[in-house]
Amino acid sequence: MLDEMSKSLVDGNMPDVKRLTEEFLEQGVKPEVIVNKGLIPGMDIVGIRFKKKEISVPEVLMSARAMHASLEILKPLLSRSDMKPLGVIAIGTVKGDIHDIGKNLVAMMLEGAGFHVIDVGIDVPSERFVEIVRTKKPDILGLSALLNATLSSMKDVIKALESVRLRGDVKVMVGGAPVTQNFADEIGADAYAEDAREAVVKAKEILGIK
Ligand code: B12
Repeated sequence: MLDEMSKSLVDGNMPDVKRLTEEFLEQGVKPEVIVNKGLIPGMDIVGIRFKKKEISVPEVLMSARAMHASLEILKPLLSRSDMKPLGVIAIGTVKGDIHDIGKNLVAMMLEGAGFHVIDVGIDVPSERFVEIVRTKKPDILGLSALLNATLSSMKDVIKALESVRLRGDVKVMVGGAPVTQNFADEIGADAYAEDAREAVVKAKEILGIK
């Protein structure tokens, strides 16, 4: 049945994903099982197909929308159950850049994996990221960039954190199509992930979560 959910998610069939979420809950399936065995495997397939260019952005969006609909039902139950958030992650697209599809996918996968996610939005100036780190004290700051021209904004955020002595208080994880591990090392980020699934793995890794 959970395979059926993954399949509906891959098809971007929001009504079916919602219906199955409700049916599973009625049958007593734990919300975290629905996330880990239904939603995440489904989004994995979506990620792989997108990479192989078998599907395009609108299809990815349909699947992401279906996943979101299910998470909307599950979120209150996940936070009420014995699942303490694994950590707090603030994530945003850097200044000059309005692409947010990838960022939203990463945010959803992290939420699904049990992190509390603060979405800082798009075209976010360094000062705003600094303010978020100061006031919300996230464990990780996630930065997304899709344009070559906005890669430098990632460096600006790290510099801005350093200049107000907050760099040591937060781990910085970067991603987006033009971002590479080399670039992440060059600007002094703590982690880089190629896609949403790897983002979850890296987030756990830098926080020392097994
Ligand atoms: C959709 C899209 C748009 C939409 C964005 C809608 C939205 N709400 O996001 C619109 C039409 C608005 C748009 C505008 C522009 N776009 Co555009 N766009 C794209 C497109 C087609 C898809 C991007 C996308 O969503 N991919 C799907 C997601 C799932 O993949 P992803 O973003 O890479 O994210 C994954 C990973 O990178 C990673 N990841 C992403 N963020 C993060 C963050 C963290 C912390 C981590 C760990 C991981 C991570 O995980 C994600 C999930 O697996 C790409 C081309 C392409 N096929 O990639 C061009 C593209 C990115 N755009 C491009 C350009 C040039 C523009 C414009 C400048 C066009 C123009 N002349 O106006 C404007 C920019 C405006 C601005 N200031 O930002 C170029 C960029 C070239 C470059 N490298 O500099 C591209 C590559 C197209 C091209 N071939 O020329 N665009």
